[in-house]
Amino acid sequence: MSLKKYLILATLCIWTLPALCGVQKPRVTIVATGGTIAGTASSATGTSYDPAQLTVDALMAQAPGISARATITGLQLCNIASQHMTTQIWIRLGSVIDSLFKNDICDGVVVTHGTDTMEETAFFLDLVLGHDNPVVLTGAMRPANALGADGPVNLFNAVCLAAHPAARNRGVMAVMNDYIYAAAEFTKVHTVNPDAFASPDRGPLGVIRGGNPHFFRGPAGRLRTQLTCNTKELQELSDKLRDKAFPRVEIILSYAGATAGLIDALLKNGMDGIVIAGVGHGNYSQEIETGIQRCLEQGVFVVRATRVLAGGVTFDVEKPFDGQIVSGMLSPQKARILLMLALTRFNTTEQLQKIFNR
Ligand code: DAS
Repeated sequence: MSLKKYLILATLCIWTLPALCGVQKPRVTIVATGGTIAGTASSATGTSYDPAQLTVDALMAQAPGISARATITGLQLCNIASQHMTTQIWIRLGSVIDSLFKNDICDGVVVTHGTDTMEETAFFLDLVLGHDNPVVLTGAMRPANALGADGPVNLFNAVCLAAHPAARNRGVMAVMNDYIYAAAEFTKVHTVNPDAFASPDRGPLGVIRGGNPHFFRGPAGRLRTQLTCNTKELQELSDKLRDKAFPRVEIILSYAGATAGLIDALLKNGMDGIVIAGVGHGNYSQEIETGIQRCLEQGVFVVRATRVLAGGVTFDVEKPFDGQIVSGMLSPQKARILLMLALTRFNTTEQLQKIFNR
């Protein structure tokens, strides 16, 4: 046998032997976007730090245990503090993940992300992605070189979850501080503590122990499939954004004495929808009430949400009005994402309310 034939045979054996023995590890791609997990502080005990400094290779090197759990590849999508996250990056991130799964590049994806808007990115991806493959977001509350940095263990847990068969068909999830959260349910509840997230209405989906997920509830799957995008539809979202045809939805906070000044300014600016982060069970000041009427007269959709962390807004609100949409259990920031995407496909209150109902 010639040397060339021998080398080809040897290479084939190297690649096929693990599969033949069924020992192939799951393939996980880590898509890095920035945040504190990639942040560096002036010293291990310094309080101030710069987020989004390290790249995905450095993050992977800080969690050496991950390569025992999965065959890992790293991809740097952007490197930003997540308070600067945008719809454009969301669409790009969705397209990259769609392509990774559609082309069978990997079995699961981990997105490393800032914690400030992690819940929003997770929810956007949960709405547009239609794959059963696990997508898990994670981040950190302390920078990478801080004493007690939480990034490495969060990344390890996220890779273990994304590599685990029990994580399939559960929609997009997040892992922080050993807890597993559902994209639609979790929110940031502490500005600096490593235990910074919660699901106020339903509690976490489960926990991770020693790299193994323990779920408290069965797979809920994707709760809303009316907005799932295939590759072409993701490109159409990107085109709409480029052509400034993407629905414009803003959030108005109500509080004691709130005026309608911001609503009227938004109406002058050309708005497609407004989410009211109301007080209590989706209530608002007298002035905002008149502002809402002006929205309806101009065909601007109005969603009644609440600034209160738990309980949401359901149909048994005070002073219901024709044309209202209630947010259900969605926070104002997630109600805004749902309304924006829903307005790319639907244009009646009835259709939109159906999508808000889980
Ligand atoms: N500014 C925060 C962010 O990028 C830092 C963090 O917690 O990740 O979301």
